Amino acid sequence: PIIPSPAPRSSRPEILAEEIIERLTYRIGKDAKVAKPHDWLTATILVVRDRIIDRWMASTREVYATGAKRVYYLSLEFLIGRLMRDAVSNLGLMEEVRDALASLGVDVNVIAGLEPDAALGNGGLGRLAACFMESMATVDVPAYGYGIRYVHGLFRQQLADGWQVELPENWLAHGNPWEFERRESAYEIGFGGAVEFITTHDDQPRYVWKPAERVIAAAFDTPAVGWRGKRVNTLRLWSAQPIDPILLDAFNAGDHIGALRESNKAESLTRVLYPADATPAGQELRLRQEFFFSSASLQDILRRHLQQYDDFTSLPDKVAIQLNDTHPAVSVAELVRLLCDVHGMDFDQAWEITRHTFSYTNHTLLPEALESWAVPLFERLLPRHMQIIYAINAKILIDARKGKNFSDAEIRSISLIDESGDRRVRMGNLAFVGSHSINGVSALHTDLMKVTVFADLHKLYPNRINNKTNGITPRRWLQQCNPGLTGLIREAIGDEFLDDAEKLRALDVHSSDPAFQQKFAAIKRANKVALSNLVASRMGVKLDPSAMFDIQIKRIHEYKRQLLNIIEAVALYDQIRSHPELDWVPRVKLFAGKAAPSYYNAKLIIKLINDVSRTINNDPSVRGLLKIVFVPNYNVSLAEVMVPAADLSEQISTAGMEASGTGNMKFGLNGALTIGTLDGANVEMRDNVGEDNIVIFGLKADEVSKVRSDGHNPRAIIEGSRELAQALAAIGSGVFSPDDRNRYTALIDGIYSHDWFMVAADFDAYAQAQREVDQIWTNQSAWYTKTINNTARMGWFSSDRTIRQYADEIWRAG
Ligand code: DL6
Repeated sequence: PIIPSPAPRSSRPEILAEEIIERLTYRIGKDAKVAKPHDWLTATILVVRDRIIDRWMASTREVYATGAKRVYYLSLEFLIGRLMRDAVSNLGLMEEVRDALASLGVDVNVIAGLEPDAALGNGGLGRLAACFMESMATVDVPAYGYGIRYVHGLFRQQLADGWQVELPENWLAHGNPWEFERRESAYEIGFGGAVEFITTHDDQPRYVWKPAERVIAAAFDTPAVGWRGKRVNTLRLWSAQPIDPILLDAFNAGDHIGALRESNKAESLTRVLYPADATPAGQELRLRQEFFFSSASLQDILRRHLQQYDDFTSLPDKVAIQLNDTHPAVSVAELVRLLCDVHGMDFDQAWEITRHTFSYTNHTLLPEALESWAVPLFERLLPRHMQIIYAINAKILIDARKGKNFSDAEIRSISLIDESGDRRVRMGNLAFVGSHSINGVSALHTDLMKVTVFADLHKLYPNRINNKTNGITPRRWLQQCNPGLTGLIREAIGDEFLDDAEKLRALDVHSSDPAFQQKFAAIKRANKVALSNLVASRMGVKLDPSAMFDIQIKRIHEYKRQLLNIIEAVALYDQIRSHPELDWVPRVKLFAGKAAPSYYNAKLIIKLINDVSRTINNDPSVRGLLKIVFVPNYNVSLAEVMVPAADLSEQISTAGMEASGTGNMKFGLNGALTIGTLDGANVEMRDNVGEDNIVIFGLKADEVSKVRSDGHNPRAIIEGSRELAQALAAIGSGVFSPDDRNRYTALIDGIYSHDWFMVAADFDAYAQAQREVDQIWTNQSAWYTKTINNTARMGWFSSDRTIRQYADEIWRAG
């Protein structure tokens, strides 16, 4: 039979309103008279979702019809945030939805604010994956994101007496109207057991893995809508389910808890996101999560390929799989296993196909964050994969030794097995050898990869490492989070920048125009008022929007140097008190960010910020001149309020340690001045915005490594800097922690004794740069020229540009 397609849906507000009432009544079972705001939210999302589905199906059909190459983005993290505004705005339905809801007496802003913030990620790496999903749809790359549907995403952060406390987050509490469960797309995933060697009926030798445990991976799909609704891709998240939901024999024998043991064990696999960020998360459950989502995704990819093609020889032409960091690196061994053991291909051919299909993005050079797994654990959990890894290793090492004459030391460094202590599987090396492209996320980071972690692998395969500087989606990080500025830009230069962020350059000519500056400043002020209101309502702290808003928001980590920032604040506090007669620039210093629960020093830094904040905010002698605020529970939605309100963006990591940063780009785009080191993408930001429009200070990456290798003497530096010495003495002696005078002794001792993160080494340069910032601020016209230039010149950092580069140079797709 010919099945007719549903009629296209109207977007007139009165039709939208009718449909919202229809969903409320028949899908949610609520009478409009008693519906709660959450019910309105769900009904509205269901109506919006319907408008996405037609395009979603059309996008899928088109890929089947054209035989286009598909991109698969494998990521253990997707830091999505809220979706409704994103989807509605990308469909161009913002006004219609607002009017429809208004006609029903519902305020769109109120219900949009109720949408949970899907925090299935820790920080930059996960947020990058979310920006990429939106950009892949925008630039028309047929793509699937694959990840895990954690029941509990990143923890909720509360402060108790200034200390971080972690509470569970429950984003699925009201259900998730965006997702579709795909019961037909379920795969078995094994763990443990043994490997048998058999001969098949046609006399082919074959390894067969007989896992001891099995769970089901069930798919949940969320549509990812591109700008102007051009293409809709799929984010497929896997949830673990038991093979037998209940062991009835045990239940009938009265063991009611034992009857559910297997089921609980299976479900616990995808229950919680590991809250680690650039810190090791090395427990067995983590490896299980990594294999679980890698195997499910690959089985799904191979099934889809076989629906369309006869065999897997065409896989690299039709499929590109991007490994987002090493978390999915076990996929390399799993694809070889599936091709050889399940589909009967010989090892060499399977290896060639694998290598041409995968590419890998590295996001960190921090040695402690480079994943490795103890061989005994790996062998117990994934015995067949361990064999395959040994086989791959043998191939690579023979090639290096015989073909390239590598020395023993070089062989040791490229080996997939680290033999320097307990034997461990190196996931970075596995991802590298199993990929045809390995990319860093900023120019500096990529250069450093070639001479540090991957120096010897780069020597073996000199054409594989390439750079793809990160980007951010301007839809979420300008249009939606800063409608005021977006409106002003449209008024000044028209709409072209909405489709091509590099067209923002046209703003350059307005940067010195006093009338434009005034409008720009008024928008910044309105955004600062909005943030002040949020801070007042959440924390009861009053901020003055005419002060400079100086903001550092990101994960709390020693290399990101929130410590440098707060020590400088202490020094400034001292100076203001010593010289009240000077014209100090009023500042509000805002911090936000979560610390990994097991990272003691990061949690201590949060406490220090709060201790310093309490003292300074209660001291009348600096009232109106300096205020410190730590805003709790940083997440995507909070960033959407803080970024547009920033005057000054703190990007002050120890040079050579921040792979890229993406917050730096968000602030620049929204008209903040950056104070930063030459680290990560800050370097390219300086190149784009120009030296006059950014304040750079401190040691460069090569200088940091030289200082470290020559022997750093922080004590001498501290003794030579009165301001620093006084600030450290105050903190170390308990001026800010009278209840526990030794609280910060060890933290400060660390700066005196080794200063690994170059806090002492960079302090004077940082303090001087801050005074330079004050100087610029005192000339508001000069300030706005610079900040407008920042907005004008940040277009290159759109993730659309990044994705086009991935598509052209790595995936050859789209
Ligand atoms: O590439 C995205 C993001 C970068 O912007 C940050 O500079 C980098 O720290 C972050 N890396 C990680 C790595 N964690 N691990 N593994 O989150 O990636």
